[in-house]
Amino acid sequence: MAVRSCLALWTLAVLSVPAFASNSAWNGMTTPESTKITAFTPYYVPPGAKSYDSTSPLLHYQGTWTESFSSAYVQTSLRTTSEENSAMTFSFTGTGIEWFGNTDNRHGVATVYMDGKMVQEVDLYSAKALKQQRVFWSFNLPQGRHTVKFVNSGKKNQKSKGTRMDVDALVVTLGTPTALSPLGPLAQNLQPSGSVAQWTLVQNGTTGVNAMQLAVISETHALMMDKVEHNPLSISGHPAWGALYNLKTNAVTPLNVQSNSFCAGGTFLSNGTMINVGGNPVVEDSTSAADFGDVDGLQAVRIFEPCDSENVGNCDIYENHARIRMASPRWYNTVMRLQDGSAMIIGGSLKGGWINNSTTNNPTIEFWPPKNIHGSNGMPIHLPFLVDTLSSNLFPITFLLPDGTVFMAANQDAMIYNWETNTEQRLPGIPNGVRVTYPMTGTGLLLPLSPANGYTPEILLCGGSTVDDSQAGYDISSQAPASAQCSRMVLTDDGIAAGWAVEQMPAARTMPDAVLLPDGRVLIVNGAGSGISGYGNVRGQVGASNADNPVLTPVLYDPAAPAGARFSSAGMPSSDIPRMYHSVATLTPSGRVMIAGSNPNLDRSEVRYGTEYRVEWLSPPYMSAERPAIVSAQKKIGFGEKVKMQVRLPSTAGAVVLMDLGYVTHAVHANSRMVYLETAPPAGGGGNTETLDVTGPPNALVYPPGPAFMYVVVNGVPSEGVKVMVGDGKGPKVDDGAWQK
Ligand SMILES: *[C@@H]1O[C@H](CO)[C@@H](O)[C@H](O)[C@H]1NC(C)=O
Ligand SMILES: *[C@@H]1O[C@H](CO)[C@@H](O)[C@H](O)[C@H]1NC(C)=O
Ligand SMILES: *[C@@H]1O[C@H](CO)[C@@H](O)[C@H](O)[C@H]1NC(C)=O
Ligand SMILES: CC(=O)N[C@H]1CO[C@H](CO)[C@@H](O)[C@@H]1O
Repeated sequence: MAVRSCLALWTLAVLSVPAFASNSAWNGMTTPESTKITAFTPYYVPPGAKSYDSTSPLLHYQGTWTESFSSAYVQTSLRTTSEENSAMTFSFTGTGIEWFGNTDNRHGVATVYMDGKMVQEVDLYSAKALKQQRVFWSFNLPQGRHTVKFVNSGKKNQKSKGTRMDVDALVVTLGTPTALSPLGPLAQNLQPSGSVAQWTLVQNGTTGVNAMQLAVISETHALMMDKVEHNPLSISGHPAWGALYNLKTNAVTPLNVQSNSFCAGGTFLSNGTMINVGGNPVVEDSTSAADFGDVDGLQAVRIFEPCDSENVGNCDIYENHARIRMASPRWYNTVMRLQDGSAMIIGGSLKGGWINNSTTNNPTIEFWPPKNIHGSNGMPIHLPFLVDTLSSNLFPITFLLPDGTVFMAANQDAMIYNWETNTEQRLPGIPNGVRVTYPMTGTGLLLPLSPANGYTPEILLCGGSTVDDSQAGYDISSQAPASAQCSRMVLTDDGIAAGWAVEQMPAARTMPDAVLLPDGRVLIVNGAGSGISGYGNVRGQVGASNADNPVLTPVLYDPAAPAGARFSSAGMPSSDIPRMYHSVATLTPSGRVMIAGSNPNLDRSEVRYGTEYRVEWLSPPYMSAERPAIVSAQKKIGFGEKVKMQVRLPSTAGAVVLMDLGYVTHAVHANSRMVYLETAPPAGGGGNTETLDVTGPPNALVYPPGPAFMYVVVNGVPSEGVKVMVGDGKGPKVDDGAWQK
């Protein structure tokens, strides 16, 4: 009997996979507001995980237990004990376990043992009676056989009237199929000792929420935003969908996000405050995400004030939906900082969907704080480019150029937008029919700006797809080959006349991430060799993924090398973790590259390609070289201001670079930027502390005012980055009239 009920539940979990797929992602699953918010029920069985009911014969009970029945319990049954030392023991094979049961004011304290070791005391008391609560969880166990034991400690908290402890169900995380072995020597590309420094890749830390959006906020932390889903990390009694990641200790701190941040964009403003804008409405679907109590995020402006200390306990997201919101709904918008320190918010859909079309398109820009410009009085300004680039035009690739205009690429097209005159200058189309924006996702960068090249802007676009974007989703295949093309153009009159120069990456990629390194080279990681972005739409989905054939080896691109000799994967380790849709990568202050995410799923899943929480750290060879150091530097650097920095250099020649590490999501590295500063290097070198004269960027067009990381680089070896504010640190001008709109 009991065995059958367990099997029945397992079958149910398996059956729900095709059901998710037929929901075609978030299509149509969007209601303007949540209509029936109920008490949050944390019980959730990710596709590919296994649930064991309290009646399963695999659960061994010792002592005195009673059984009760209610439709409110998983499989209608629950086991309860109030007796000290009564226990439940369960052995399983996997990487994680969750324990679900009731909590109320008659519950006591349980002691949990994992593989014979006491790991946690769990207080099961709650003032309100709640069912199917996740009372204990552990997600990062080594793959293999484990035994968990819950013991009634006989203790209780003072408010409680009893010492109850229940078992309703257990959910075992099996571990993604690709997670069978942790990264070993294979992936580390070990060289015989004594050889030159090599790239290394190690897996360390887990993100707790899917790292769909990632931005380094300080020397010690990165901020991650996700969509509302059943993540391992919890806050206020429900799973979190935003968190801070400690880059040094790998500790994760959940954030209290109110609205659904799927799929928002973000930027820092000139005063260091970050905004995260747009998203999705409350989603009501087969995973009951509506129960999370989130609110509609389509017009949300989420504010994250500067948080520079390593103790991030008091840092959180601020939302006030009545007062602080965008003028129009945006799902999949790009956000970019301008020379006046404000944010330009670009494009997106009016509601969640998949491939954009004229019904759902939001072909406009708006500003934060709102501006009264071109007669808009804070309302959206029409951008014809975003109409002409339908359908595959979400998350446009944009960069502020050193003349104050904005480069923009969407679908197969590119233009320069002058936001001060509201005029578009169309550029040559991207060659060979390659589409570069969602869901035919490529990536783009503004190559380093330097006094030596007169701050001449040059754009690099890589990857994407030539798949026809007018086809119905079910006619596109997950096996359709991605593009290997990189296109590069200098944005001067001559450069535009010469057009795009085309190069081929060693491997085709959709959804790649391009990361500027402080040595001026570009690292291209993540992505898939076939298919397109999103989940639950195409023919031949893998699990729910619209893409397949993960590309597991990063490639380095040297923009300064002669054409034909720019790409190299020599000595580059390969990963065994696919990084598909909703993956990210960023340079960190230490100089390492953080790689995280991958979640082509409606909700947490363990079916390939499952929801990936593991973080990888890619270390360029410079990490093990003798490194220069910034001993001390001013926290603020003005435009054209001459400042003195204390540095330690192994040899004399040294460059100082200012970097915006970007706001990374959906292969868009918004604001990513690298600017060489004018320096007067000291004569010394040889490891003594000495003074370096550095001049701030010439103006706000070359580096828009706001936070940056400064690295000193000697012979291609960078120091650790220190955070500086560029400009006067003041906030962008607030136009009261436009704000009241
Ligand atoms: C993982 O990171 C922690 C915290 O920095 C460190 O103590 C530990 O040694 C690291 N483990 C590996 C395998 O690198
Ligand atoms: C946009 O999508 C909607 C919903 O699928 C459809 O009814 C409409 O015809 C589409 N519009 C265009 C221009 O493709
Ligand atoms: C920065 O400016 C924005 C927009 O005016 C404002 O909301 C925010 O509170 C400011 N942050 C700080 C730290 O002053
Ligand atoms: C082709 C496509 O994906 N169209 C979608 C556009 O968005 C609307 C609204 O969500 C969907 O209903 C369409 O299916």
